[in-house]
Order: sequence, then structure tokens, then C-alpha cells
Amino acid sequence: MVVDVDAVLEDAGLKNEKVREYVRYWAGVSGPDRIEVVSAEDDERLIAECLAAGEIQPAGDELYFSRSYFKDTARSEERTIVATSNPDDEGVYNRWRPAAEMKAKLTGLMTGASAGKTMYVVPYLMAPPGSPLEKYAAGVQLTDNRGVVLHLIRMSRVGTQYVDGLEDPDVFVRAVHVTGDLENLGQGTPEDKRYFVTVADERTILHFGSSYGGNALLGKIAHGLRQASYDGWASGVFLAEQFLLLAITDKETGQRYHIAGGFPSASGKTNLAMTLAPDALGDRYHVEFYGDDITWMWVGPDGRLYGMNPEFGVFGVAKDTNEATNPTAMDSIAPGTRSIFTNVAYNSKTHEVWWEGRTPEPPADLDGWLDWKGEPIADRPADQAGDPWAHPNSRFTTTLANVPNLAGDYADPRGVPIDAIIFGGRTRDREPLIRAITDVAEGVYDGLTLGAEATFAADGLDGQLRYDPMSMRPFMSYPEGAYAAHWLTLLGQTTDKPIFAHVNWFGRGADGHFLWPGYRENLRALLWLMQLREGTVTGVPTPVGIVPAADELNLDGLALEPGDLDRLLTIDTDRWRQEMGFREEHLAQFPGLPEEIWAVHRRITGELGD
Ligand code: GTP
Ligand code: SPV
Ligand code: MN
Repeated sequence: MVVDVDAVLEDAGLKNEKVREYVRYWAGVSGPDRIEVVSAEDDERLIAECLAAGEIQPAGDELYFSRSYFKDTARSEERTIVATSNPDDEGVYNRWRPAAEMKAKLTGLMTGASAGKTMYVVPYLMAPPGSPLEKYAAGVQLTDNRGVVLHLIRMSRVGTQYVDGLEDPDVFVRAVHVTGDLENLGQGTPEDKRYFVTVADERTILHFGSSYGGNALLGKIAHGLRQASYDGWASGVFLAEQFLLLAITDKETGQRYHIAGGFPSASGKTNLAMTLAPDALGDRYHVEFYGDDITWMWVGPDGRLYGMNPEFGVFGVAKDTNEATNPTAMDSIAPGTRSIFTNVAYNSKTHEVWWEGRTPEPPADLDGWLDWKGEPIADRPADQAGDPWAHPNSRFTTTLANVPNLAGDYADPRGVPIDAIIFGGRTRDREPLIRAITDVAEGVYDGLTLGAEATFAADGLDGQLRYDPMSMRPFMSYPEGAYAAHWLTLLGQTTDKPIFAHVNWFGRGADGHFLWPGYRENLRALLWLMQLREGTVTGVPTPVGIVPAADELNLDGLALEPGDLDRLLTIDTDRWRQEMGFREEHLAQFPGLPEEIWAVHRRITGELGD
């Protein structure tokens, strides 16, 4: 069927001729039956259409449930590629391939693959309007999946106005998503047909073979992280990182601090960004949310490092989200918020949703309950009785505006000045609760050597320990040596430098229990960091940073098990010496790593002794 692309775009008031050219070209490739231009105002109608078609189900008052294909429930790192025309762009983690080869491959896969479907044209902006980084933020996603459109409307600013007023009409990211025949793509086999490609030097994203999360919502990770980090490096102007962004206000002194932080996927960014002060400290401290997954950072006119969240929503891990761990998240997905739950357990009769950790025990009455694959829980054979009801990477999607502690200035185009940058992963041993780092090169070194136990957010890697530089390993778009140099250059331009810290909420005792209660209590470590920056505490110096003295941490209202605090604040020198050997191998993979980074490594190794 031949669609009159120009007539559709004309009708929709989409005037940008470069956008039209792009839509025409890819419609010619994938061959949809219909084309529709989407604005945020279309949400209600699209929801109704998805409900009518059974693509989503009702999950309470203005809440929705969706299930993705059971082999399509997480990002696939092996199938993700960064392509350019310059072989020097190959890094250790970006799975670089030649642009020409990948464009030909994807064009082949996409040819005719949207036949019988509607192609949605979704113009978007990954920035608050008016941002100094706005020109890197405009994009147009094409997708043949209506459910994906619902997610895009929640996760990014969507509307034709974002591409019609462009300073240069040609400067927007071309983001093409074709779902493909999910049941015949050989996911996870040697015949895997999926390809998730960012052609970074052409600002073109071509994703084929998924309708899930970071594989399909191209503004988020493909543009917001891979493309943007490449643009930030190529322009020399900014950094785009998988970081949360929050503010802490001390109501007594009126001081306000902004903290950005990189934790690998499924390691607590959403939880920390949405955190409320623990009850005992709530009268004095207030935490505000800016972002939970992506922060773009640049040097402001006053010489400080500024940051903003380019996203418009939250795509958060459902597991263990409840009133105690994350009350703010629970509010942001309450009735009336138009949230979408994906791959959680669903009750087809009562329309309730449930996931592991939502309540201590699953619902007692199994009637109507389906697990994330859609199988009735009541019919489970005995040997599957203990299987999770929800997929471990099941998620909720909601807009920022639903987050009750969203900062009033979250969309201020000037961004916010960053006082501290923290790194943290899931580490059972070695890492103390917090260690502060005052030197920029040492902070960058710490980010580059961030290590974590792998999580369910990426297929097939659960349980393995791996390095995840700055939490960007799955999103790295250019060589790691150049990445480190770019960080040092930008931070070198700042006059008032952020303090760095490494945090770990996941330390375990010998019997496996968490040493630290985590969640809302994590604020206590950050308060210490801010005091250290102010100079009101001094901490205890160690070869790997400054740790709190036991009496410097505010533990009001918190009962820790005896001995646990000691372990949380102690550096295990033997484990650290062993770690330095691993780090040496890790860093040696990266050609062109700046000498300043190696100097930090040698200094720490020397101080740890042998
Ligand atoms: P992505 O969205 O994948 O990038 O992940 P994220 O870093 O935003 O992870 P998120 O905050 O959603 O946390 C993932 C999991 O970690 C959830 O199951 C949380 O319940 C758990 N978690 C978060 N914070 C803590 C903590 O302080 N302690 C413990 N023990 N678990 C935590
Ligand atoms: C992550 O995996 O780090 C996410 C979710 O934030 S996704 O959008 O699926 O990449
Ligand atoms: Mn993430």
C-alpha cells in the first residue's frame, strides 16, 4: 500500500522539510500501511485504541498494564552497536562497526517490515526547552508500535513544535524503530536477528527487533546516552551520563545541594533520586527529585558544573518498590497518574498489579492472577510454585510531574549547579558505605573503576561481577581513553569543582545480611558528604578516600547491628590490594588513558603497600 506521506505531514502541520525527507525515506523502506504524526495531546485517544485492541489492559483508575513478548524483557547488550565511518571510534565497550555495513544491514531488516502497520512519527525533545544543549536534544522517532508511543509520550517531551522551530532544520536525531516479528527473531540464539544500532557520526539510530524499554524508546538511552555522549565529546561541550540528579535542602540553614550520581542499571538510582529523608531527619532535610537515569552536564557561565535531566518521565524498576522503600515512587504510580506497568503480575479479574516486594507476601487469593508471562498462578505445577510472579526487570512508566517531590525548577533551562558526583554499585565487600574524593582526577579514576555485581536490567549477566565505568558500560559510544580525557578537560574548565564520592548500600555481613538498611537511610551518607564539603567534619583519610569517623555520621533514629557500623566504615586493605591488580588489568584495556589517571592508580597502589 502506498501512503501519501506529504499529505499526512502537511495535515499534521509538520513543516520541517528535512524531517519530511527523513520520514519519506524510511516509510519507503519499512512500508507501513498508514502514517500518523503524534503529539502529547494524542495520549488519551491512543490509550483508548490500545485498550480496544488489547495491547494494554486496565490496571485501576487511569493505570495500565502491558506485557512484552517473553523473550523481549530487557536491553540486549550483545545486539547493541555503535557505528561510525571512523575506525578510530572503536572502544572496548561500544561494539563498534562500520556505518556503511550497519546501515545496509538494518535497511535490509527493515525493508517491508512495517507492512500492514501504522508508522507513528514522534517528534521529541530531550531537554527542557531553552536549554543551552537544546540543539543536541531534538529528534524524531519513527515506530510501528502503538504501545511504544504511549511510553514515548511519558518519557520525553513530544510534539511537532520541537522540530519545526529548529535553528538548523537538519539538526535532529533520526531515530527509526521497527518492531519486527518478535516470535521469529531468535532472541539469544546464534541466529539472533535483532540489531540496535546508533550511527553516531550521522546522528541516526536504527533499532530492529524489540518493543521493550531501552531497545525501543530511542530518545531515552540511544539518544539520551549513546548519541548524546558522542555529541558531547565531538563538540567538546558536554557530558551525557547514566546519572541520577537530586537536591538536598537543609531547612535549618537554607543551604541547598545538588548531587549527581552514576550507579549501574538496577542499582538504586531511581530509589535514591526519589528518596525522602528518614523520619527522624525529615524536619530538617528535604530531598527533591530532578532525574533518575540520565544527566547531561556542562560548564556554566559562572565556571560551575551544571546538570539537567533530559527526560520527561521515569522508567523505574518495579521490584521491591513499596511504601517503605520508595513511598514517592508509589505516589507517582497511584490511581490517576496514567502510569503504565510492564511485565508485572496482573489480575485479569480485579485489574490489580503486583510485583515481588510490593507487599511482603503475594496476594493470598490466586483467583485471576497471571504471572508476567500471562500464565495463571493458580495452575502452576508444584516445581514452579516459587517462581517470581513479576519479571525481575518489570517496570513502571510515569511522567516526572507525577513525582511528588519533583523539584520546582526541574525544567529550568539553566540547569542546576552540581556540588557532588557520586558513584556506587552493588558490592558485597571491600567498599565502605561512603568514601569521599576531593581531587578531580581521582574522582574520574573512581568512576572509571566502578565495579558492580551485574543485574537483571541486561540479559544473561546476573550475578557476575563486572566493571562498569561511570555506569556507562552499556551506553559507551566512543573510546574509553578519550572518554576519560573529555571528563578531565570539562571538569578542568570548572572553577568551583564538585566533590566526588563512592557509595555502597549493598555491603553484606558474613551471614549475607545487608550491613546498611539502605533506601531512605542512604541520605545520611550524603549529608556527611555535604558536611565534608562545607568543612564541618573532617573524616578519616585512607589511601582510597576519606571515610566518616563513626561519630560524624548522623545516626539519629537508626539502630544498626553491633559491629556493622565498623565494617561499613573500614577499608579492607587486603581486598583493596587484590582489587588494584584487577583494576590494573581493567584500565590497561583502554589505549590513550590519560597519564593523570595512571598517576592516581600508582599513588593508591603505593599507599596500600604490599
Ligand atoms: P535502571 O533504571 O535500570 O538504570 O536502575 P536504577 O539504578 O534506577 O535502579 P533502581 O533504583 O530502580 O533500583 C533497582 C533495585 O535496587 C530495586 O529492586 C530496589 O529495590 C533496589 N535498591 C535500591 N536502593 C536500595 C538500597 O539502598 N538498598 C538495597 N538493599 N536495595 C536497594
Ligand atoms: C537501564 O537498563 O539502565 C534502564 C532501563 O534504565 S532501559 O530503558 O530498558 O535501558
Ligand atoms: Mn538506566
